Amino acid sequence: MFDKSCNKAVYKYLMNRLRDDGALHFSVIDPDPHKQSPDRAASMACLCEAAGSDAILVGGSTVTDQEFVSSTVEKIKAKTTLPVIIFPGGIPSISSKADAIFFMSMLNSRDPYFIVGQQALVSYPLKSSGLETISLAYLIIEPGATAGWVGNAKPLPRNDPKLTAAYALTAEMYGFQMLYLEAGSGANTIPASHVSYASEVLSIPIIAGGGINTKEDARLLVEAGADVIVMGTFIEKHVLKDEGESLKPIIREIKSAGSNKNPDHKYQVMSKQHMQG
Ligand code: 1GP
Repeated sequence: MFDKSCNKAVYKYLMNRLRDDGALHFSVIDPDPHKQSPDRAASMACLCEAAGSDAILVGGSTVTDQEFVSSTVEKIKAKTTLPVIIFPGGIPSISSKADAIFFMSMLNSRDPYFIVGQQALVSYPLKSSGLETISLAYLIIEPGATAGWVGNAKPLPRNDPKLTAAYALTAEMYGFQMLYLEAGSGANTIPASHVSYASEVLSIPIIAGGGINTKEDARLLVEAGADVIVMGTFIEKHVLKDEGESLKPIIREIKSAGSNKNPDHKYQVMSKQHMQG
């Protein structure tokens, strides 16, 4: 259970859930007035929670209205007990109403603005907001879709998993708390080989997203070493229509694949290291 009263509450919750379940599911909700109202977003989040999702990410690559983000976050928080984490596409995506923010760096952007520039611009306001920050290295794999275009990425080639693993290892050596491997919303899923190469060398959790719509895709990625499966488009399309029924078997599959992970899995070590702090 997410206990928002403690220090680094969201990160601790995620690490504890990973230790218990071996794999997690995150639901992305895009705070876009063209897609849904804050009330509708809250209903979606509520159904995602009932289906077994572990956290709600609020964000998208083309967010422009900070007030709408805040209102979406507030409505979601009123209707779910899950942590709400900002998944920022840029500065307008930030809302201090959330429980945490992924403090992201797109390490394979061609533009330093997306690696460290906008992060520096928001560092002081973020610190004074008291919002929990979870540092996240964000790597775009081909094709990259809108996220890749907006972040001016040099997408990692699908046929070279070792290059992705080298960037992933660099992220861990820099001290990032988590890694996100992304092919772009609505794109083809990332190749499982990229996850398995990265997983062999990493201790930090690996989040996989972009185009994951079936239980088969989700299981394949968890078995390759993904710790978190992120879904957005599927949720937008199905959750309100079928009241989360089609999401449930996918999350069950993620949990089943997670439970088969080695009990001496890295989270035992990770949680000890990070809980002490
Ligand atoms: C986007 O990875 C997420 O950043 C979700 O992708 O919309 O394809 O599920 P989908």
